[in-house]
Amino acid sequence: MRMQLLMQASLKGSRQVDLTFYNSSMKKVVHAACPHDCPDACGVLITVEDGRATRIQGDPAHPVTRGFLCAKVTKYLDRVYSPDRVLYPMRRVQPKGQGKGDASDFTRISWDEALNEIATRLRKTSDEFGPEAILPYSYAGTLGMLNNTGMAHRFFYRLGASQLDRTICATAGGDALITVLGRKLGTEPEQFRHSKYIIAWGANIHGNNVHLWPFIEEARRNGAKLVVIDPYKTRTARCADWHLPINPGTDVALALAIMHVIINENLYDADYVSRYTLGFEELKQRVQEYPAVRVAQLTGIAAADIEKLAREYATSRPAVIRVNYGVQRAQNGGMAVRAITMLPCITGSWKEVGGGLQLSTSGAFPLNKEAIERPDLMLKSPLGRAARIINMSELGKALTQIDSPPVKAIFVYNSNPAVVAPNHNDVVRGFLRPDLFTVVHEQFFTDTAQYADILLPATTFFEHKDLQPSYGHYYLQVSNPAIAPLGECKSNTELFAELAQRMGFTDDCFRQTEDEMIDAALTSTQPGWLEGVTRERLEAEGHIRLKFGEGPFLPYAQGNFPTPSGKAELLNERLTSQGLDPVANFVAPSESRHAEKAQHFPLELLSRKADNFLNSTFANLSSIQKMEQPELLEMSASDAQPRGIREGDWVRVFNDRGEVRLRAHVNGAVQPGVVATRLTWASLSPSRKSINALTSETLTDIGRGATFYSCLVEVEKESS
Ligand SMILES: Nc1nc2c(c(=O)[nH]1)N[C@H]1C(S)=C(S)[C@@H](COP(=O)(O)OP(=O)(O)OC[C@H]3O[C@@H](n4cnc5c(=O)[nH]c(N)nc54)[C@H](O)[C@@H]3O)O[C@H]1N2
Ligand SMILES: Nc1nc2c(c(=O)[nH]1)N[C@H]1C(S)=C(S)[C@@H](COP(=O)(O)OP(=O)(O)OC[C@H]3O[C@@H](n4cnc5c(=O)[nH]c(N)nc54)[C@H](O)[C@@H]3O)O[C@H]1N2
Ligand code: SF4
Ligand SMILES: [Mo]
Repeated sequence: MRMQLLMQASLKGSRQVDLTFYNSSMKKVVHAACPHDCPDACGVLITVEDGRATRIQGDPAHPVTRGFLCAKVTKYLDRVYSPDRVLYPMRRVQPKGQGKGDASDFTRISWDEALNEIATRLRKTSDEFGPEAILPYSYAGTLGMLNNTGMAHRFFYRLGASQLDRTICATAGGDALITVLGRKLGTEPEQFRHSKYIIAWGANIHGNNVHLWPFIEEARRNGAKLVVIDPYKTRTARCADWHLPINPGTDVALALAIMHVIINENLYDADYVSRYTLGFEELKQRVQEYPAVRVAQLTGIAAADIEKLAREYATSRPAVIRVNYGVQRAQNGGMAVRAITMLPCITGSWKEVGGGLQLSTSGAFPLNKEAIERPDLMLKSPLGRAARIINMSELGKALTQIDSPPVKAIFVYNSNPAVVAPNHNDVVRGFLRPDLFTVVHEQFFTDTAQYADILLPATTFFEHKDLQPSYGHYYLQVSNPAIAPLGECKSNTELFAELAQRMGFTDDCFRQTEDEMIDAALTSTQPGWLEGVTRERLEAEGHIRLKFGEGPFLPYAQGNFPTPSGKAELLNERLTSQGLDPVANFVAPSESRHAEKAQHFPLELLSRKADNFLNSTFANLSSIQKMEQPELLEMSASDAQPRGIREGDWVRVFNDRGEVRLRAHVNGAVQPGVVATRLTWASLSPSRKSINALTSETLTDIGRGATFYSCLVEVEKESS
C-alpha cells in the first residue's frame, strides 16, 4: 500500500498540491491529522527532508488547531524515531512472566513466519473451541477511521471472533447524553468565544482539550466568567475565576440542585421548555428532593455557592457547559451526565450562539461505518450469526472466569490493557495463562507487549494514511503519510488485510486500498452534513467543515432533538426498563465516602490522566517524562497528618484488590478524603504495577462503562 503521496504546502494560507514519491530528496510539507484519543484532532504539518521528518507543527489554517500542538505531540519526532520503537515481528522465547520482561524475552522473526503462525493458531483455536474463543482487544491508539476499526473489524467479524464492547472510556456519558438529546452533538469550540459564562464540568481543558482554551481566553477578555467543577485542582481550575471542588461521584446531585433553584425561582425558559422538552413536570417534582442544603452535604459545596452558581448560570447569557468524560467515570456517571445535559434544555441556552453544552461532537460525522466495518461478515463466519459480546472493562473477568468457550486467543492492537484496564491484577493473571495465545501489534514495547506470544511492529500516523473525524469539533480531515514505514512496521490496515489472505478470506473488502476505504466511508446513503465532501477535496483542502448551512451551528435552537419524541427527554421511560430512574436521581457509588466500604478504605482515589501523557501513550519517552511525576500520590494535609505521612514519604496505597507504592505529595490539589495520582506504564512505576491494581470492574449505571473514579483506598506510610 505504498502509494503515491499527496503533499501539501501551506503558503500564506494558500495550499499547493503536488504529487511525489517516498524518499524524494525535496523538502516537502505533508498535511496529516493527529489521530490520538483527544477531542482536538489537530491538523498537523510535517516537514520531510530526504525522506526523514524534521519538523512537526500545528496547521495554522485549521480553525481549531490554529497553528499549535500540545506539549506531547510537539515532541512527536522523539516518538517516531525513538530507539525503543518495535521495528520487526518477534516471537517469545522465554516463558511468560519468567524472562526479564523486555525485548530480550523475544527473538526476531520474519513477517511471513509471524503471519503463518498467527493464522495457524487462530484456525486451531477456532476449530477446537469455536471462533468466539478468540477476542480482539482494541481501543483508541489511533482514532483514524481506517486504522481504528476498518480492516481489523472486517477481519474479526469474518472470523466469528467474540465482539468487544468498547466501553472503557465514554459509553456512560455518551449513552446518557443520547437519553436526553438523541445524538452526540454539542456546541462547537469556536462558539465558546461568544460565551459569557463557561462551566468546565469534570473537564481538564488545559490538559486534555487544550485547543478549546484560546476560545475561552477570548471570551474571558470580553468579560466571561470561567467556573470549574472538579475534585482536583487542575491547571484549568487554577486559572479559573471560580473553582468548586466537588466530592467525586456527586455531580448528579449538584445538577439536580442547580435545577431546583432555576425552576423554583422561575429562571428557566418556559417557552423553550414547553415547546421542546418532554417531562418537565416530572423533573420539577424530582428536583424538590434536592434542595441546596441537602446537596451541600453530599457534594461538599456550600449551599450558598450552589445557589449562586445556579443563578449566575441561568442569568448570564449566553452560558455554555463543557462537560467532559471525567464526570462519567463514577458508578453513577451516566445519571450525572444525564442531569447536567438537562441544564441548557431548561434554560433554553441551545438557542444562543455561545450557549448549549459540549460533551462530544462525534455524532455529526455521517460516515458509512457499515461499509468500513462490515458487521454483515459475521454471517459468513463459521458461526453464521452475531458473535457473543465481551465488555472490555471486564477484561480480568474475561481472561480468568469466562467459559463456554473460554478466551483462548487475544489479539491486542491500539491499546495497552495491561495498564489501562481496571482490576489490573486479574488482567495480568489472565495474560500470564500459558494456554492463552496473545498477539500484540504495537509501536512500543508496552506492558501488554510483555505478555505477547507474537509481537508485531505498528506504524505511527507519520507512516500511514487515514480519515480523521473528531469528537471535539466539526472538521473532517485526511491524514497523509509523510515518511515510509520504519523498519518492517505495518499499519493496522495492512496487517489485517494480509492476515485475511493467510486465513483464506476471499472477500473483496480485504483487497481494498486505503483510498477505496476512504471513498467507501464517504459514501453514505444519507450524506447530510457530508454533502459534497470527497477524498479529492479533503486531500486538496486538508480539512473540511461539515456542512450545516451558513453561520454557527445551533442544532437544537428550535428543538429538533433526534429522540423518539423529537423533544429533549427530561423524562425517559426507556430507562425504567433498565431499573433506572426515568428522570434522574442520586445513588451513591458503592465505592464512595457515603458507602459502607469507606469504613475500611476511607479515601477516594482519582487515578487521573497525566496532562503530558495520553492515557499510557508517551509515558515511556524521556523528553516527556521530564514534564510529569506519576510516582506521586497527591493528598491533603488533613489526611496525611493523622497517618504520620510527610511530604516525600513512600506510602502504600491499598484496598481489597491490590496495592501500589507511591510517594506522598502533600499539597492543595485535593480536598480531605480524596487522593490523586496519574496513569503511567506499570513497568515504569515504583511497584511495577499499574494504578489500576486498585480500580474495580464494577460498571456504570448507564452504558456499562468503567468506573475508574469510584475507587476507595487506604494509605499508610511505608515502614522503613
Ligand atoms: N493530555 C492528555 N489529554 C487527553 C488524555 C490524556 O490522557 N492526556 N486522554 C484523552 C481521553 S482518552 C479522554 S476520554 C479525554 C477525557 O478528558 P476528560 O474527560 O477531561 O478526562 P479525565 O481527565 O478523566 O477527567 C476530567 C476531570 O474530571 C475530574 N473528575 C474526576 N472525578 C470527577 C467527579 O466525580 N466529578 C467531577 N465533576 N469531576 C471529576 C478529574 O479530576 C479530571 O480533572 O481526554 C483526552 N485527552
Ligand atoms: N486508572 C485509569 N485508567 C484509565 C483511565 C483513567 O483515567 N484512569 N482512562 C481510561 C480511558 S478514558 C481510556 S480511553 C483508556 C485508554 O486506553 P488505550 O486506548 O489502551 O490507551 P493507551 O494507553 O493510550 O494505549 C494505546 C496504545 O495503542 C498504541 N498505538 C497507537 N497507534 C497505533 C496504531 O496505529 N496501531 C497499533 N497497533 N497500535 C497503536 C500506542 O502505542 C499505545 O500503546 O484508558 C482507560 N484507563
Ligand atoms: S494530542 Fe490532542 S492536542 Fe495534542 S496534537 Fe493530538 S489532537 Fe492536538
Ligand atoms: Mo478516553
